[in-house]
Amino acid sequence: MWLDLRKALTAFLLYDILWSSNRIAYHETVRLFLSNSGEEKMKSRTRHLASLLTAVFLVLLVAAALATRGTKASPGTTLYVSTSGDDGNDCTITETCRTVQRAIDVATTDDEIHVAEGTYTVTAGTVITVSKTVKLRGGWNADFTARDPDLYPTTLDAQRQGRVVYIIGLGASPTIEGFTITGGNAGVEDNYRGMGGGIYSRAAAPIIQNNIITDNIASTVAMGFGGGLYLDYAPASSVISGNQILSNTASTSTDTNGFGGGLYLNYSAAIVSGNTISGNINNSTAGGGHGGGVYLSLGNPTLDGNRIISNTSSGGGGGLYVSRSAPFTLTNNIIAQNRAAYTGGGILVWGGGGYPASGVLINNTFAQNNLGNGGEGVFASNDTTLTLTNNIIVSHTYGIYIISPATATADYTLFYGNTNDTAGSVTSTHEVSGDPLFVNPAGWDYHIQVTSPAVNSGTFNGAPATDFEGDPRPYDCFVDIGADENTASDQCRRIYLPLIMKNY
Ligand SMILES: [Ca+2]
Ligand SMILES: [Ca+2]
Repeated sequence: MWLDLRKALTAFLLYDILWSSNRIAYHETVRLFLSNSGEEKMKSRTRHLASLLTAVFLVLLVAAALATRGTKASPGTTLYVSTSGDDGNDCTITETCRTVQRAIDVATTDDEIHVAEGTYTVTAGTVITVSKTVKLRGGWNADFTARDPDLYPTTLDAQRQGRVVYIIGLGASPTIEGFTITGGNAGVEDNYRGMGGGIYSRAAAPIIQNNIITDNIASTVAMGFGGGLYLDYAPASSVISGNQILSNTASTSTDTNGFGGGLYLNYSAAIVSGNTISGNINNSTAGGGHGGGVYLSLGNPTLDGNRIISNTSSGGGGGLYVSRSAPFTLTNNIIAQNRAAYTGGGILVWGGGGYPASGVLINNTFAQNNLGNGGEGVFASNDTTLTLTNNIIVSHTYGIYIISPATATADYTLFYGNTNDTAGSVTSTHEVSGDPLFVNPAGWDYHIQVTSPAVNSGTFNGAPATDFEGDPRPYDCFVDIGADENTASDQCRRIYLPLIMKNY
């Protein structure tokens, strides 16, 4: 009722405005084109009537438009999929569809698709193809009254018959959330073969969050890129957040290369945050390639708060390989226990061929990336410039190894337990030393203890406002070095309390 009243009022006001403007226009026209003849009054009346009719017509048009707007179904319809469904249904909560693809095909922009627990697969090819902005959410119980992906695992399994998820579409921004994405093999796909075993996305801005992406392969027979995920031309609005990207392989072929076991970004500016990227391998056999955990190619992505632990490269860059990305940004990441057969156990950065690489690395923790021959925490060569601030770099053969003409400047680095802290063209200032006192590195717990020399030893310059787990930084007045800000320290109180007490 209120809506109708408002509509009527709006219509009246519009009528008044239109009629007033029409009247003014009419009088002006008459003044210009009519002489002071005897026909003037008659013409004036006729034109007044025409103007009135025009105005009434316009008001009716506006009212009709308002009415249409009010009755149109609002976007954001929810569609339902369960293993007991039928694709002949309309994907309602009582008559669910059987396949996720059917719901995607039926959906329109901004619709949600709720998928109940169970395993969804296909006999051949891709499990799902998405080219519209829809929100796919797994982890629902059977009657859609509760959602918890841990309790109600919802699995998309390609059974090595193809890729699991294929996202294609300029401007589309689909959400993929709460699924287990597994069994992918992009080596048998016609589209972008060998790229993105679990997920391949091209020219879209996907939101991929809180999934388990595990045991996918980009290629079993040739070069592979991005075992778990491959993002191609993903803009800055793309998000890869809170996923567990575990035990994926770029290539299992014995005589070719694999690049990016867990994740490969090409020409992308995506935000990659809060993921655990672990146990991934760029090439699981004798083949070469780079980037055990992550491979960044061109573009300028941001990696924040990720745990990149225990990945393996058969070439360079055990945790991360960066090729010609400028600038890329690493903040709050824990990069530990990664292995590279040749160079850069933690991270290897290379710029060249007219495409320089430059990176900004702030408040990261590099530890124990010395398990292969590439025992460097941070390695860079060729046309590369790195700026490091507030990083912990411990237990490497070389902490930072830079081969000229590449350069690195490091400020407020905590070095400890490296055979050599720096080598090559590195300028290091405000170094801090001493055992960082990680809580339990063997259990991948790289929190620092309250007595760590990293506590309150960093610079405010560029430090992110929160740490890898969302704690405020600075805590206790000063910035800590590394990915963790310790929230048990009380140096502030100990320093300032006596000063305040003096006043009494
Ligand atoms: Ca602090
Ligand atoms: Ca913390």
